[in-house]
Amino acid sequence: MDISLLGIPLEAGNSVAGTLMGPAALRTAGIAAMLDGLGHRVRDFGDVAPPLPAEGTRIAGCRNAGEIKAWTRVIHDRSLEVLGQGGIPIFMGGDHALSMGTVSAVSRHCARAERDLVVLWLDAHADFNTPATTPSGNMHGMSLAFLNGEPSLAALLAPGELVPVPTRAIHIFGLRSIDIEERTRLDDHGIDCIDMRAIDENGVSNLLRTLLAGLDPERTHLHVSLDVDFLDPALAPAVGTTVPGGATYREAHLIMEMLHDSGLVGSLDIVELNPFLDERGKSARLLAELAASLFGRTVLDRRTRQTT
Ligand code: 6HN
Ligand code: MN
Ligand code: MN
Ligand code: MN
Repeated sequence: MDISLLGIPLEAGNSVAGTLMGPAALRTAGIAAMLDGLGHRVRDFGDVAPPLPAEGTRIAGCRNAGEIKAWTRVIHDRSLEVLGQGGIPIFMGGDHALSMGTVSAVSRHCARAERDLVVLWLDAHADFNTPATTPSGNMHGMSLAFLNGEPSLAALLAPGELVPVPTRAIHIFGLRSIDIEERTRLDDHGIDCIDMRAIDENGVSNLLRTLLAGLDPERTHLHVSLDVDFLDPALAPAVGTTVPGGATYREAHLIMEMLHDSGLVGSLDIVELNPFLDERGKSARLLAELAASLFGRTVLDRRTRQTT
């Protein structure tokens, strides 16, 4: 497989400094060599250069709206270029606001290629706030709302540029922290929300197998957006928004292994990694290893067993 790495050193979407070092930490953890060792052709496109903030952009209730608008523009454009090269991109963040640029590019790419985009959002949070519902003003908590076509965030791209990700194509896995008004919005939109209780009761394999079985293998482009806080903080402390009770080491790897077997994954975000908060690189190393599982690393050669 051809794999494209793109670093996105964004931290304006969150309030803890350090996510701009995320791409460097993933490279230091050896992500390229791990993927190369699996027989893939890996090309590193370097980092997206920080843009100047968009002048005069203010969105009431949002921190750093001018920065995020400028970043969304350059991330979107660069991601489209990288997608155009044909490999599977790994977008290395950077806080989760970067997905406004990456996933909007993937969505446009899919619309051109007549593919159905499906988004799997692996996160403790839903990132479905709007400027009116956010308790923090942090725009990393709004990225999925933007991608779903939230009108109050539409100014982040030019009119008509966003091909909104339809509600039925969004699946959130790992939830354990939702704000009150955000929860109402998720209910109103009917977003598929799989929280940690559902994972505890059913197991990730059953839930993920059901989800994957509903996707058309001929048409689906699955975009995986992996927020570090999806993982339990004991495993991955390098994130500013830790929430106890996250995915275990094996749950996370199993998801990646099953996603690999599905053959549906067309692009990946790895977001929210804050190396300043890490313990001797363990979070960065785990994330690189999860990427390796997503691209085929296994103990034994086998496809995921289908149990009925
Ligand atoms: N993330 N719901 C909280 C907020 O401030 O809107 C937390 C968001 C976290 C964002 O995980 O990418
Ligand atoms: Mn493609
Ligand atoms: Mn997130
Ligand atoms: Mn999160």
